This record gives sequence, C-alpha cells and structure tokens, in this order.
Amino acid sequence: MTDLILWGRANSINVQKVLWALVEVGAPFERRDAGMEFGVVDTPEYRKLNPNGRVPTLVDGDLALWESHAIIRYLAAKFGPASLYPEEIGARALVDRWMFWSMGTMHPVEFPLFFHTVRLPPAERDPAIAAKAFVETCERWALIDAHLAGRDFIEGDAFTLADIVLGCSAHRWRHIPGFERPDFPNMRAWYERLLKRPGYTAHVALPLS
Ligand SMILES: N[C@@H](CCC(=O)N[C@@H](CS)C(=O)NCC(=O)O)C(=O)O
Repeated sequence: MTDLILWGRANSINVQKVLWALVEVGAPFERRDAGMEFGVVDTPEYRKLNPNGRVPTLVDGDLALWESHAIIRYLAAKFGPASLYPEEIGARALVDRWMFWSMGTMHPVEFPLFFHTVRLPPAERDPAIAAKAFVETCERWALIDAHLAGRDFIEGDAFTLADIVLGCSAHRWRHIPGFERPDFPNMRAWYERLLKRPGYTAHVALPLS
C-alpha cells in the first residue's frame, strides 16, 4: 500500500489537525515540509495538487485533497473508527456543526490573536488587535465551556472530529502569552483528557511557534 503523503509545515494548525487525525486512524503517512519558510507552495507542481498554494494537501494515490476539514473527514471515512465521524445522520450533523463553527466563528478571531502575539515578528505585532481578539476568543471558549458541562468530549461520550478541530484551537489559546485567561473548568478538564491522546501530544500540544 502506498503511504499517504501529507504536504505542510508541522507548525500550521490546519496541518496539525490532519497529523492528529492520521494518528487517530492509524494510517501510515509521510509528511513533507511546505509553506512559509519552506516554500514549495508556489511551484507549478504543488499548484497542480492545490491551486490555493496553501497547506495542508493530502495525496492518496491519484487523489489530491485540500481543506483540512475535508481531509480529516476523508481519513475518518476511509480508515475509521466509525465513532470518529458517526454515520447516523443526526450524530454526524452535530459533529459537522462544530467543524463549520470552528472555521467560521472561532478561526476568524483566533487567527489575529495568534498572529499578533506569536507568529508575526515582534515589530509587526499590534497589541490592540491582539487584545480585541483575545476578548472575542474568550466569548467563544465560554460557549464551549458551557457546552462541555456533563460531557467528556464535544459531542458526548465519544471522541470525534469535532474534538480534533477544537482541540487544536484549545492548545493554542491556552498557551498564548501575555493574557490572563478566565478559568473554564469544563474546558480545562476536556483539554486534560485530550492530553492523554498520543496524536495530540505528538503533533499539537507543543510549544507555539
Ligand atoms: N481552510 C484551509 C486553510 C489553509 C491555510 O490557510 N493554511 C495556512 C496554514 S494554517 C497556509 O497555508 N498558510 C500559508 C503558508 O503556510 O505558506 C484549510 O483548512 O486547509
């Protein structure tokens, strides 16, 4: 069997989602650096795989797939376990809503927070942008904290793709420097549960860079 090839630098949050999912599904893969300081993404060869010139891209034989959430759904469907992305349509829709929420509601505020505290060179960081984004991320984590009351994972007893996409955001948020975070006890307990998963500690729960 040809191993899967994952293109993307290891410190990209969207690459990390795929790396973690690959560990959860137990599929062999090879990761190749691309993006930011590694370049590659503007080459004609890479643009044939992913015309966006972004990472991640997963190559599985003749299939080249981009968009991290499409990729992890593909991995769950192909390799299982079924609990990762439930087949029952209601249960699946509950996971889907968090995957859309993660991209459409959390990402637009976590992105400026991360860039203006960690990713941009210090001279280019704007503390006012970071401060506003921090408040907005707190509002969103408060919602997650309330939702997690009485639940081990985002959608109940079983670990799903919703935990992967939000778990990647949670690690970043909990380690952004320079802010005093509210204590969200349900969110903290869930984060500690995620830290028991080898894919999380290997690929996501790492120093921010
Ligand atoms: N919605 C896309 C976003 C892809 C994206 O913007 N990736 C970022 C990294 S998280 C990227 O390619 N940045 C430019 C680079 O690394 O060169 C996904 O989830 O895959």
